[in-house]
Amino acid sequence: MSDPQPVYLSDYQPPAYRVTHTELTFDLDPAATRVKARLLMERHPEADANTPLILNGEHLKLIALSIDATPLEEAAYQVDAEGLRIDQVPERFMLESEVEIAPQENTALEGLYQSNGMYCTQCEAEGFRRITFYPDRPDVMATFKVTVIGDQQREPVLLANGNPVERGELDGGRHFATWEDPHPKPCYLFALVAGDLHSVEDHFTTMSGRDVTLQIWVEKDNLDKTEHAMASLKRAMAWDEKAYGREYDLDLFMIVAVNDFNMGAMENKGLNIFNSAAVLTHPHTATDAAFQNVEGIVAHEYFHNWSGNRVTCRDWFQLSLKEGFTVFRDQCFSADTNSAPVKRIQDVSFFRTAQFAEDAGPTAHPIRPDHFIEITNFYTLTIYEKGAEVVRMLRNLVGEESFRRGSDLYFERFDGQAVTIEDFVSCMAEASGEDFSQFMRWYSQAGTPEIDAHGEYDYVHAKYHLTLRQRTPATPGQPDKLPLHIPVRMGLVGTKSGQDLAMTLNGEKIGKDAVIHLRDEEQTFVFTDVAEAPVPSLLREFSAPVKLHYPYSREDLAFLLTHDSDGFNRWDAGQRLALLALDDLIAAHRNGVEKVMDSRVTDAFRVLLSGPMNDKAVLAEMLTLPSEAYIAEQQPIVDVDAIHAAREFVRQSLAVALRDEFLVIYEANVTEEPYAPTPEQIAQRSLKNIALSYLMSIEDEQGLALCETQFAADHNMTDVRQALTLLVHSDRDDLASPALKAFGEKWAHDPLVMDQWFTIQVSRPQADVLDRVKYLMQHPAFSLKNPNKVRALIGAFAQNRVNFHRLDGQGYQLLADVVIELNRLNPEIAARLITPLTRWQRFDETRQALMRSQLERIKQEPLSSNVYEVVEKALA
Ligand code: 0A1
Ligand code: ZN
Repeated sequence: MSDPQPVYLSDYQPPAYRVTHTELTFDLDPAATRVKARLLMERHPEADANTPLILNGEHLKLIALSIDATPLEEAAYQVDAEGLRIDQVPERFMLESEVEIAPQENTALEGLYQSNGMYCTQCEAEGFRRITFYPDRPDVMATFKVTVIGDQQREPVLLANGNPVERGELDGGRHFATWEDPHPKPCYLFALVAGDLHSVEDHFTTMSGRDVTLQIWVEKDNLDKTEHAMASLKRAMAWDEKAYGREYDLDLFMIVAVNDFNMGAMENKGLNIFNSAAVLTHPHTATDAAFQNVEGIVAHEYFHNWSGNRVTCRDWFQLSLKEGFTVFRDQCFSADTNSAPVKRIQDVSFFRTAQFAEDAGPTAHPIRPDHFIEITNFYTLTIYEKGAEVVRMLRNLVGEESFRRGSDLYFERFDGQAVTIEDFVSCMAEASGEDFSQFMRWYSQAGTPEIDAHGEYDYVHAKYHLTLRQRTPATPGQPDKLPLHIPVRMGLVGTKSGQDLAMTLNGEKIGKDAVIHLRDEEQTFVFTDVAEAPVPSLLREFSAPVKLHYPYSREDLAFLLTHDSDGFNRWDAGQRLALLALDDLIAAHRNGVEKVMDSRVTDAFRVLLSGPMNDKAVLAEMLTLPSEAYIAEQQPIVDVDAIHAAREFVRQSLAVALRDEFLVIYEANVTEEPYAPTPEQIAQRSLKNIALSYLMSIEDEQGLALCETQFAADHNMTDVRQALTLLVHSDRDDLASPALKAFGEKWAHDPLVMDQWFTIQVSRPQADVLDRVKYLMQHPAFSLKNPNKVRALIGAFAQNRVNFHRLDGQGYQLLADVVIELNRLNPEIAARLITPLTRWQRFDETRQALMRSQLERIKQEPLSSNVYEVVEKALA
């Protein structure tokens, strides 16, 4: 077998044959489902009459094949592992085929598969080719008519995209339902669901007064967990009308929850399929974070109806066209619905930890890659989150009004088409008159740009010189980078007044908060009439996805922490201050020197705790120390033990110094109100629970008592999970074990809660974790075939930095063992799971060797193209 080969963006050719209308009939059976396809096809006007018809198809058993009702002779076509080729076809024709597939054997969860006995599909990106022979590419768009035949008892509910048009009974206890989707769509948006499902129904009246029926389909036991998703859906529908003028376009919108799903959810036209973790919530089973996650994902999938479905991607290299834009849209929606500053802080905090790491590693790729082996490996933080940051920069560059005009233009001009990233950006250019030619480099250059900033105040002339120098480090395949157009939102905070100073740049008054444009490798900005010495507040609200280095003193940071008018940068100043202190402590730990707490950090926290509590949500974020993963990002070589020890030392020092303050905060934020996922309640719980975590870091007696009470009170999952986590992560196994046991028994029937039970145990810092992982892998609630379980147990363990990176290499070995097994069962999940091992360059030589040897071991196996691509890059 030859190695899998990449496809290149530069090789793009429009399809030689397109499908205008697709009719499918599914006769469902776990081992032998029959799929009949009738495709109305036509040749591209510019294609040669001798162009063969090539259709994708994998794992299909061909039963029958005809053109215009005449069966094809065997010599007229060829079938191989990748598809079907017919040498001669007419200009217009009807192709009919029948194939057999085995959903019950499909552990990859792409195409038609079974989850808990029910049938469902996942076709993005290239799963439809596992259902029938078809031009499986997003620029082929057809209307669909689908008939599903199933067993009346086992599959009372038969769903597909669009509107229901007919249903009826058949012989032998079978029945059928026929669905029609009038909107032409690429096959990756096809969906089918069949099973014993129950629905909750609601309605939405669109801005033009049409009534849309909304249904959420779940297993019977989960009917009480749909309320929040439904409310989120209605909010999202209203928001898209208001913010983008986009109305829903069918009479029915359905969401289905399935337990086995590779990703979060999927935007299939009119029939979104969700990982149950991304839709089901109940105060007793889901945390605040889960509630917010569900709201965001429901909105994301709904927003795809325009950004993705009505206007789709020409090819998979353009994936960020729909994903970057849609993530940006869901971020704005969540910001409007909840605490906007906290949403931004959390998004950026995650981005700087995980996307920066991806962009600095061996799998780094541009937002629009120019080649790939396996497209499912490119559903990444770069395509999604960095793509969203780039759309955000565009919006900030053109302003809100032009952005809206640009998006209106985009949706109008390209409705019903499959387009490119240029098409999107050109609408923004047209609507604003801006020139984005340099800006386009954001789409083609990988790697995180770094800005070295330097400022100087000239007392004599009342001028402030700000010099910005940019560079983007080399990434695989891209040794040299060109300067980017980087919008830097900033202010100058006067050190005397503590206020933003009015800024004059090149004789022009630009206000107290403005965007300056860095386009060259190095630029100096001279601000005049600067009345007092300022501290610059740079990259406000994280105005560009870059690393900013400025030689702030700790005094500067403490000043910004209390005086910056930008909430995001106030938070960031606190993070930077903590990072400086952590740096010293990491060094002390490595050198075996006694650790001393930086009193400036303690003082800053004291100021925060004694100030007005008007924004509890932001305060909770400010009190949260940078994660071990983010601290690691700042280190030249990651020393997991020193980082853990340093961070624990800071936590404990703060807890000792501010114990009384934390106790007061805790008590002040306990509430007996019934649970609601409102911003106010969430803020209170976050603040209370962060206070509790400090108290528990020193195993304070009173803190322990509060923790036990909170667990026993069983008020809501946010509080219960936090209490259980703190107990399990403490050294008080005498308290933790019974709590863990009680929790595990109480929730044995609920897979989503058991996922949390797994995660809590395998993320504790104690050294017994590896054994626990092995033990829990045998637990009846665990299964390698269920992606949520794999993520909850194995994925979470690989995030447990001190334990995964054990010096005996056993953590790496365990991960590699699982990857090897999953490579056969579910290549997509296997490839994702390898990620932590691909970051080997960041560690000391001993760990590097251990990590590499596991990658080498994986490489010896017969690999799926997914795992092959990642391992190849990691070892290159
Ligand atoms: N388009 C979906 C993500 C998605 C991608 C691939 C999947 O299976 C291979 C599933 C879902 C989204 O952005 O939500
Ligand atoms: Zn998406």
